[in-house]
Parts: sequence; C-alpha cells; structure tokens
Amino acid sequence: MSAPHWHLLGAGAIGCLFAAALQRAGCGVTLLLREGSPPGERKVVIERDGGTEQLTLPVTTPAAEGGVTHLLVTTKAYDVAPAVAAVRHRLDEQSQVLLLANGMGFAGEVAREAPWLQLYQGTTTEGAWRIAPLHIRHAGRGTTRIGRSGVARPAPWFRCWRDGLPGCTWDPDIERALWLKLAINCAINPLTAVHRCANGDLTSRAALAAEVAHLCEEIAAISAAAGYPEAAQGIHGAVARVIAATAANRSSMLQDVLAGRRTEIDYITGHLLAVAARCGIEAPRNRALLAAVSGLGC
Ligand code: KPL
Repeated sequence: MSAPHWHLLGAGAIGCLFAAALQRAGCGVTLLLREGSPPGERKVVIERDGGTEQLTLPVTTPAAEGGVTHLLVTTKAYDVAPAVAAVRHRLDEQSQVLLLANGMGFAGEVAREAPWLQLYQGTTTEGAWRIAPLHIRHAGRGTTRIGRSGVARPAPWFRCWRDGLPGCTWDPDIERALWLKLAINCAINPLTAVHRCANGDLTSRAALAAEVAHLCEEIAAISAAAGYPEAAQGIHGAVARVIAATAANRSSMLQDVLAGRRTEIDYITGHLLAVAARCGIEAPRNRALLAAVSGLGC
C-alpha cells in the first residue's frame, strides 16, 4: 500500500504532533480548518528540547469538495461527532476514520449518524501544548495505542503511524485501553478542576488524597461490572503512578476551566456514570463531581 493521504480535523497540539509524524512517515496531510479559513498552505511549528521542527501543510475546509480516504479526528470530545458530520459528504464506506480524543462515548455518536464508516480509535499519553495556532510545544514523549474493536491485525495504514511515531502500537483490545484511560481521567481531572489544583496536590493534600481513594473505589466497582477486571484491580495504582508522573501538570480539564472553555466532563465522568447506570451501580461521589464540574464552565 502506498502511503495514504490523511485529512486532519482538530489542529490543536496533539493534532499538529500527529500531522508531523505522518508527514515524516511519507504520508500526505491536509489540515481541515474552520469554515471561512482561506485555502492554501500553513506553516506548523513544533518546539522540542532538542530543536524546532517546521512543516508546511495544505489547508482546506470541511465543506470543500474531494474525497477523504483517511480522516484523523483530534478535536475536543464534544466536537468529534459534529466535526465528522461536517465532512461526511466527502466520506464513503472505504474511508478510514481514526478518532483520537479524550474520553469515551463520541464513537457511538459518530456510528449512530454514519454506521457505514470504518471507525478506529486511539489513546495517547504524548505531552504537547499549544503556544499559538499551529505552534506547539512537544513537552514529553508518550505512548499511543490505536485499534478497532475486535480487529487483531493492524490496519494497512498503521505502518505510517509505527514509522512516524515512536511508541505507537496497534492494540487489539483498544476498548480496554480507552476504558483504563477514562478511569484514570475520572479520578484526576474533575477533582483538579473543582479544586483548581495541580495533579500532584491530589496526593500531597490529605483530604484530596482521601477523595481520590473514594473515587477509585466507585470506579473499580463500575469497571468490574462493565467487564474490565484489570482496570478494577489496578485503578488505585495506575492513578497514583499518573499523579506522580504528572505532579506539576494542570489536567486538561483544569486548563479548560481556567480558559473559560467547555470541559469534556460529559465524555469522561458522564460516560462512566452512563455505564454505571446500565450496570445498576450507584456512584454518588462521581455524580457529585459531574454536577460540580458542569456548573463551572461555559
Ligand atoms: O490525561 C490527563 C489529562 O489531563 O487529561 C492526565 C493524565 C490526568 C494528566 O494530567
């Protein structure tokens, strides 16, 4: 298979990082910017400790004409389904659509609107933040997992990801990886947003550490009932490790709150609670956090 051409929806920090990785692996990459953006080319700048990488990418808008064979979506969770809908006239049954956003629940929204799409999902721990539009800082290397429910063998296009992005693996059980990430985010993000604190405060402040432990108990019960026994057993340790590794960081949810943006709470704690309700489990502490965070933002 020759290197595919990817269209990218969501040119934030992670989107720019992956666009550079795909271009490095020999793929074409076109940015789909918001309607009204003038077509042409844009420069993307990625700063790292070792130096600065620059690339030039063609730009168009979702409403433009022309088929899209490979679509990467790295928007906020609540924008995934509307973003895919805006480009749906350019997709067909062969189009490969990879969703890489925080949280869960948006893949179901996309599939309900367009059940014929070939949907893939991913999760990443790459550390990147936006300095300015199309100008990012790649602060820390992480791992990226990509897969499709029930599909053991990597998709033909996965070679580009493996070649362009160190630490990228095909995960035959991607749902489990997504759930574990969701479980960790449920224990960290809402609390940091409500208390406006760094991740590390969730262990150094005793009251917050106790709250994390209570949340983990609820999350473990829901994970077990939902068929994720490893997440159920490992959640306390996994959360402690992520807090230690990101102690000085502000969670993405806290950053959203501080910037006055909508949060992804409906796709993080909201999704956890939807699964809990299906399993007949009460999760009062997570429910209280959903209410608290929902009342915070715009
Ligand atoms: O994924 C994160 C986020 O902020 O969304 C964690 C792991 C909690 C790091 O802050």
